[in-house]
Amino acid sequence: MATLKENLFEKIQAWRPRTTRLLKEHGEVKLGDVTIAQCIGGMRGVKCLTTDISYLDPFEGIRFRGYTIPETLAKLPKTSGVEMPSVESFFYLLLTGDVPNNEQTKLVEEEFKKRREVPGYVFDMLRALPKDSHPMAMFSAAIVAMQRESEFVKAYNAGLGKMDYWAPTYEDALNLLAKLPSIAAFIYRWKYKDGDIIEANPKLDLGGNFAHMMGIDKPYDDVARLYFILHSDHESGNVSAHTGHLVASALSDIYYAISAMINGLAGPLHGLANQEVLSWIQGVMDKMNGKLPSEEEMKKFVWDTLNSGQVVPGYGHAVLRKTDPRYTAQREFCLKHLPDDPIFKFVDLLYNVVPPILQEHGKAKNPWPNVDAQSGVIQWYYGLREYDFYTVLFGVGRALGVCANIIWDRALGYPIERPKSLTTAMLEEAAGIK
Ligand code: CMX
Repeated sequence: MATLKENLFEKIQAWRPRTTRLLKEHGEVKLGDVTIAQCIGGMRGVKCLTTDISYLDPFEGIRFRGYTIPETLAKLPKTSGVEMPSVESFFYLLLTGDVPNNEQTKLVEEEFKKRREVPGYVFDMLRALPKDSHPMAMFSAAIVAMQRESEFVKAYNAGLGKMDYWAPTYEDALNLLAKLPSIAAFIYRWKYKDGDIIEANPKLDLGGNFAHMMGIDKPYDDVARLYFILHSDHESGNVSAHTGHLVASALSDIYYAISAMINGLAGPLHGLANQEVLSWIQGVMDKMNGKLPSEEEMKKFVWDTLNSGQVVPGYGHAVLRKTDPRYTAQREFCLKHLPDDPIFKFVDLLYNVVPPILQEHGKAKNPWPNVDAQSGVIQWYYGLREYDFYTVLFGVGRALGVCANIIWDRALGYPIERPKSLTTAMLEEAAGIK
């Protein structure tokens, strides 16, 4: 049976003529204009990136390789006794666009298993960092520390041709992805559990092994699978995905690119919002002495946050204009596994209260919850209460999508990224006010 890499190469060869034709025969076709508002305002809506791994519709939400989240979860193969598909089967889908069968999934599981040993110097380096370092800083440092392992760098220095860049990039991506759960679990157990490290279990899939190394019982293995799948990709323009793509476009290897991706994810307007949500909820809980606020009391807490000039974490989105289906998928998990959990009830109450307030407040273009509004609740319920760790989980998942994108960037020969900047005086001149 063909391996993932062989199947991928077949797809790459079939895809390349499409990109070449678009560039050569239709390169001058316009996709839109850029306004001054977009130039100053974070390039919102400027169509200038290409990816086939996922697409984000403002009203429908994310599709991975054409499949919605419910379709993805339903179509991918599952082993008996687990509710969620394996991360390995999902990665096969992201990379090739095909839903793998059981044998193909097994092959990817074997690939990850044989690559998962983390070099000892990574743990030594993590132990040397101050223990109060943020787990995202630790995670980023651990990834970039492994840069010396890059197969791409070795092959590039040996004179590899451009058409073959994707192959050692694929090796780097799989080598890194296979190690991320062990590194994340190490950071967790070293930082918060007095260094009581749990060794990997070679029999388990990536999600199952992560739960095992975290020291959290079933169904946390399914929580891990669901988390990593949901957080994997959100097309290319978000800060983490775009950073990974941008850094890799300079032919920096996967280790540099994914470490940078993690740094972008660590911002409170992006991945760190899941930590902020739990911290916000805990603040309200403390003020309420642990009791669930009434709707009126909750409204006041939300208005207090807005009136003090802060954002309501977990709400709003740069592209989405409806409830994030990643929020909905996690909500369904909560309804099945933790319907009576007080924090879940709290999050549900926020869902009723926040959107009308944000509409009345009149600033946020999207008043609906995003993925981060719901993700901490499940972690909290299963005993992972150190909420500054939550973004690391997001990072393990996001690396799947960004690695898949970087492999394809190399396969299709995408160039170094270099948009053009203008001065304020030039904008004033374009506006006719100077
Ligand atoms: N609470 C209060 N104000 C909000 C808001 C929120 N949840 N969401 C947007 N706004 C405000 C913006 O701060 C902006 O205000 P100014 O004009 O004063 O600068 C205004 O509404 C317009 O913003 P927008 O166009 O609707 O949103 P952006 O595309 O600029 O930003 C996002 C998107 C996600 C950064 C923003 O909605 C936000 O800060 N949300 C809270 C943080 C959060 O949940 N981030 C996680 C997003 C998902 C992820 O990446 O993980």
